[in-house]
Amino acid sequence: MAIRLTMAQALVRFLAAQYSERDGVEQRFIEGCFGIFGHGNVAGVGEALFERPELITYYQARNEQAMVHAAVGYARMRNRLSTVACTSSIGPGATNMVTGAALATINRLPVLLLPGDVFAARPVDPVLQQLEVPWRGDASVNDAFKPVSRYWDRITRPEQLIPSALQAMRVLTNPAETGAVTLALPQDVQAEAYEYPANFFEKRVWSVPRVEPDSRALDRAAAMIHAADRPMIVAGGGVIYSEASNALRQLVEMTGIPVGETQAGKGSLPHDHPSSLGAVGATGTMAANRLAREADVVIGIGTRWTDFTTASHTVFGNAHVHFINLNVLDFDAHKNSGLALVGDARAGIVALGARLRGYAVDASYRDLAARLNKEWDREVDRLYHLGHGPLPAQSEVIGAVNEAAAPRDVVVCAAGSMPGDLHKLWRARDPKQYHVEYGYSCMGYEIAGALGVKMAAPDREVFSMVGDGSYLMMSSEIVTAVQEGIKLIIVLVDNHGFNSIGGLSRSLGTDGFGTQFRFRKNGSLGLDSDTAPGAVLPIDLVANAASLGAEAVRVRSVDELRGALERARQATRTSVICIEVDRYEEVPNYESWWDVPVAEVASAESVTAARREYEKARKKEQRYL
Ligand SMILES: Cc1ncc(C[n+]2csc(CCOP(=O)(O)OP(=O)(O)O)c2C)c(N)n1
Ligand SMILES: [Mg+2]
Repeated sequence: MAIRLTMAQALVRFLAAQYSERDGVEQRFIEGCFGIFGHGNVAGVGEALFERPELITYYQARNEQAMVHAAVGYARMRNRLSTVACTSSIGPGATNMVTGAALATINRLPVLLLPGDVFAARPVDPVLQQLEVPWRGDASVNDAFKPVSRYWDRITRPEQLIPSALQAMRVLTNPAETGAVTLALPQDVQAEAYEYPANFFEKRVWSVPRVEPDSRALDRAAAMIHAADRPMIVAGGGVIYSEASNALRQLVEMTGIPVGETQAGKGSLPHDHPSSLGAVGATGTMAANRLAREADVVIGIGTRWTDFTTASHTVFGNAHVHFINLNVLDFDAHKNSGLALVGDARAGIVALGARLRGYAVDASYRDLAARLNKEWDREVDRLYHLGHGPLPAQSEVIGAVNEAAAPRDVVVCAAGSMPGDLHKLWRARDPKQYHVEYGYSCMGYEIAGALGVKMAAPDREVFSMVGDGSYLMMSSEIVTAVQEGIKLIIVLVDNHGFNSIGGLSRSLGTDGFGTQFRFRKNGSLGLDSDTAPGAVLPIDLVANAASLGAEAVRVRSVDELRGALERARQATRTSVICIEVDRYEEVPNYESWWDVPVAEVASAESVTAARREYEKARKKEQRYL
C-alpha cells in the first residue's frame, strides 16, 4: 500500500513513529519540533505540522540558535534517548542553527536539524537569501553544516527521504556517532508529493545496546589496575548518559579508587561520597588535583579528555602515568595513548568490576581521599559563606542557589566565570543535577538550554545561572518560556562585562582590555558623572527581563537573594533574579593551569612578564604517549 504525501508530510509522519529503547524502556524519540517559519519552510514542514498537530507538537522559538540549544538541553536531560527536532527557513534562519549544531556535535548530543534549502529544480535562481557561488551550482549556505554534523544530507527528490530519514535515525540513536544530524530540505521538494510505502510510517524502535568492551582488553586493564599504586578514575559525561552512577559507586566502594569529575561528568558520585574528589583539571578542586598529580593509572570513563580536564596535559603529572579509557566511541577511547575499552560505560564498569573482585587500594590511599573530600567540603563552606562586602562574591551566590535547590533540581550554565566556579563549588546530589555545557561553552546556552531541560524534566526546578554578557547575547527564550508556561528560575549575575575574559586578560598582561561594559565617550544621556567616559553603562537588566514577561527583581545581598529564590520556587511563572557581584573577588585556582598562549614579542612589560611565566608553565605539559 502507498500513501500520497508531500515530502514534508511524510517526514512528520515518519518522525512521529520513531522510538528509542534501552534496558527494555521505550520512549518516543522526537518529542516535538521547535521552529521559526520563513518562505523556506512555511509551506512545507509548516504545512505538515499544521495539518497533523497531534503527531508532533510544534513549539515556536525566538532565535534559531536558541532553539537548537533548547533541543540539546532536552536531549542531555533525557540521556540522549529522545530529542526535539528543529525546523528553519533558508538562509539566515538556517545558518543561525550552525552554532547549535557545533555545540550538539561537540557535546555528543543528538539534535535533528531541518533547515530549509533553495529550490532543487532552480526555476528562479537566485531565490531570496540564496548564496550564489559562480563555479558551483549546487552550493548553498547549508553546506556550512557539514563539518559540524555527524550526518548530513540534502533531500533533492521526495523519495530520497526514505533512505536519508533512516540514516538520520541510525546516527541520532547511536551513542558513539550521535551529534547534530542535518537534513537540508529544498523548499520545492518539501511541498512535492510522492507515493510513500505505508510501512515507512510504521512504528520503529531503535535499540541502544550496552556493548561490553573486548574481554582481553578488560583483562589487561584489570592487570594494570592491580599493578598500580595510585589509580584514579575520571568520570565524564558518558557515565551519566549511560546511567552508570550506581555501577560506578559499587566499583568505587569495592576498590577504594577515588573519582574526579569532568564538567559533563559532575554528579557521577554525590559530592559527599568519601571517594569523591569533585572537579578535576583546570577548574579542579585541591582534592582531585592533588591526587591526579601522583596517579599512575588513570581510568577515564566516558570522557573526551579536553584541555580543561587535563589542565592542558599538566594535572596528571606522574612521569609514568598511563591511561585506561572506557568509551563508547573508539576515537575517545584511544586518546592519551590509553588502553582502549570500547563499549558502554555501565557495561564496561560492571565487567571491569568482575575482574577486580578482591582488589582494593591501600587503606591509607582510601583514607587520604576521604580526608581530602572533607577538607574540600570545608573550603566550599568557606566560599559559600564568605560574608564579602559591600558587594557579595560570586561564590556566595552559587552557595545560595545550591542551598535553595532540592536534590533533584537542576542548575544550568555554559560560559563565563561561573562554569569554573560551579565545577569546583556546586554540591551535586543527583546525577542529573549539574548541567553545565562546557564542550562548546557557548554564551547564550544558559536560558535556552534551561528551557529544554525543564521541558524534559518538568518535575524538577531548573535554575539557570547566567552572566550579564551571556544574558545580553541571548535572553530571547524567556519569551518562549512565558508563552509555553514553562517555569525557569534565572539567576542573572551582573559584573558589568565579560569578567572571566577580563580576569584572563589581566593574568596575561593586557589589563582586561575590551571586557567591561563602560562608556567610551560621554553617553547620550548627558554629561553628568554617570555617563562620563569609563562610567559603567546604565543597562537596566531587570526592566529588560520584565519586558520579556518574567517576574524580575534586583536583590542587593545574599540574604535578599535567598528570599527571592524562595519566592521564585513558590511562583508558577519564570523569574529573573538579578544580583551584582564583586568582579574582583574570584574563587582561587587549586594547583591548575590552562594553556593560553601569550605574545612572544610585545611592547608592554606586563605582557613580556606574562610570557616568561607562560614559558615556564608550559614546560610541565606532557605528551601522554
Ligand atoms: C558565543 C561566545 N562568544 C564568546 C565567548 C568567549 N567568552 C567566554 S566567557 C565570555 C564572557 C562572558 O561574560 P558573562 O556572561 O558576563 O560572564 P562573566 O565572564 O562576566 O562571568 C566570553 C566573551 C564564548 N564562550 N561564547
Ligand atoms: Mg559578566
